[in-house]
Amino acid sequence: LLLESEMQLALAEQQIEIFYQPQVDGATHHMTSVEALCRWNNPRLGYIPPDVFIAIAEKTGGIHALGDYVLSQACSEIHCLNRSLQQPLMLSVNISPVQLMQPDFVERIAQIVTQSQLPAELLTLEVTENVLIDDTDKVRQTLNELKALKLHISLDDFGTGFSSLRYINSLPIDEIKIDRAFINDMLQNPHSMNVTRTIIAMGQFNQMKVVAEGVETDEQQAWLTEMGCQLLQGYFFSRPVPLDKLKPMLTLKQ
Ligand code: G
Ligand code: G
Ligand code: MN
Ligand code: NA
Repeated sequence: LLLESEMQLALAEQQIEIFYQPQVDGATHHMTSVEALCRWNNPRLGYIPPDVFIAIAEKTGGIHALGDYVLSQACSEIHCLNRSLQQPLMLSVNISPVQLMQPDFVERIAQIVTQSQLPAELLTLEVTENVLIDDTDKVRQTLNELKALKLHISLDDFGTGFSSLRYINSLPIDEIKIDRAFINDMLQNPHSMNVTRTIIAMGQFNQMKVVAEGVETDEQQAWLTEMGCQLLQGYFFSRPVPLDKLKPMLTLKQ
């Protein structure tokens, strides 16, 4: 059993590590941004994957402290890294629906981003599609407030959820991420290929960036580039890596 107290200890003892996975420009293959993904090295249980402990943290309420920690740490680290880069990297951070629905969510985000000194326009918050169907008016208001802070909004795992396109197109969404299940089998499964094409076209019509997740092969990468997908992310380019492994992949200032 993972206790709430164990999660608090994990934060206090810095057992939660942040890894970064590159997102590259489809045309140039230059790294333009990174997604922060957390990992927990628990001294008693060993490595616990985020899909397990985040679900627990959402139930116990620990997600707020965890979410604040990840956001604050990632923003500070990338801001610091950007000082030595020719081109600043953008940062994407996953936000749990439980965080998004918290009444003081926007205030907390604003405070953390200001403290980190990362320019807000470099930060993208990733929310899953299903968060949108819960409470329409509340979500719309929250997203509008985040946009007023100059943050970007990305729809993660797109294509697997249940929100209507009419609704999505009426919200301030800057980016959609095609779920990796479609990328995974699009070259074998015409249905997945059609979904992928359709999402890329939808993004183009609505001036949204489109990211393909889970790109694992050169062939997938070539098809996605051909179809006009702007951003690519996946093991073909890099696994999520600790900060010190990210630095050598970047062009430093002279
Ligand atoms: O890193 P990995 O692919 O194992 O992540 C598994 C799941 O955990 C993904 O759905 C990812 O979005 C989620 N996840 C990873 N880090 C965070 C985080 O900091 N906050 C939230 N809310 N989810 C995260
Ligand atoms: O739900 P979200 O998109 O945030 O999840 C990101 C998860 O996807 C992370 O756990 C990351 O480790 C995983 N991931 C990233 N790239 C690949 C890939 O190319 N293949 C597979 N199978 N998983 C990937
Ligand atoms: Mn994500
Ligand atoms: Na995803």
